[in-house]
Amino acid sequence: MATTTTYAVRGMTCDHCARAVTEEVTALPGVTAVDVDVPAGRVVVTSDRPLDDAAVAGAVEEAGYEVAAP
Ligand SMILES: [Cu+2]
Repeated sequence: MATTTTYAVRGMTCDHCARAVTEEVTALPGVTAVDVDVPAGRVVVTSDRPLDDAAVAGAVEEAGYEVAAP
């Protein structure tokens, strides 16, 4: 069953940021879609299994940004 989780991500400013985050997060196991809203600082991740928040935060960091504390 698909799960959708929204993360607040700091530091994204343009389409390049969105692409970098999308690439890293898409590489996580089970992720089927990543939707980035740069102005809102929001990343919506859809996956076919429950998401590991720490893994998502790690992927976002890998791209050079930071998941804000919930
Ligand atoms: Cu950018």
